[in-house]
Amino acid sequence: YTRTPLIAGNWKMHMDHFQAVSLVQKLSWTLTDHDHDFDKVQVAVFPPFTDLRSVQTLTMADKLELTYGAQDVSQFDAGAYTGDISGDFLKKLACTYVLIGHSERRSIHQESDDVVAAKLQAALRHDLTPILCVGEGLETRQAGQHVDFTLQQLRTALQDVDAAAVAELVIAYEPVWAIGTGEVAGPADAQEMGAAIRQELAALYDTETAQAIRVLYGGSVKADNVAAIMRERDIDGVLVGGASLDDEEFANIVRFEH
Ligand code: G2H
Repeated sequence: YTRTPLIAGNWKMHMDHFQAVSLVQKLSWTLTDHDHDFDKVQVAVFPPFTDLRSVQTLTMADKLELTYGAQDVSQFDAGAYTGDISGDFLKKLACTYVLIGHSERRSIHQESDDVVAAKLQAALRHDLTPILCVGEGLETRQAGQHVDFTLQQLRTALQDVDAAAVAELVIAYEPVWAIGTGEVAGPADAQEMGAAIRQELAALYDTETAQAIRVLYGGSVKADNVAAIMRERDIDGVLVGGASLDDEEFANIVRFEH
């Protein structure tokens, strides 16, 4: 791999902080047992906000190489924004990453492309690596508009991002129709979009920048379909929802090469 693979587990609204501690411990024991090389395949988990402190304490105490991030961030840094979480707070909890514009944020919380762009800026301001989520719904896919739609989401999110900042970014392609449905986009579908995203990045910035950015696939990824997805040349990792809640299943996804 020219780009270091990243296996990311999005816990969504699962796992209270007791369960989070137990899951992280079991996951780290399993990966340690298998001598997992974190430099070769990076691993990150995305627990609910209320778990982040526990995960931080645990990874510090046990010197775990597991990284973590938040599932969302406010576009603002501080102020009268009841219920929102500042990137500043996330950085102080030693988060490496933050998910930006996950389809569930876009649909349930009506996050527009412009809000997503503002959140991306907030992540960059606080030195958090954004994992920008893009992807089309079923109707768009059926109309054959999926590439145009997804690239439009990408362009809007990146409107004010310069080449130096974009190099830090991770992009996750998640076709909404394949999320939590058991319906998996085929490896060829993932590759088609991975290549289109990279081509667009080359047009917006330059080839070198486009080649450096990791593109993940997300949507019903499991231990038994991850290897085929990871074989695609423009896919550099996966964003896993449901299957990241079980330590053995997730460890097997991390160990996709075995
Ligand atoms: C897509 C994915 C992880 P799942 O949301 O972000 O979820 O693997 O459950 O389809």
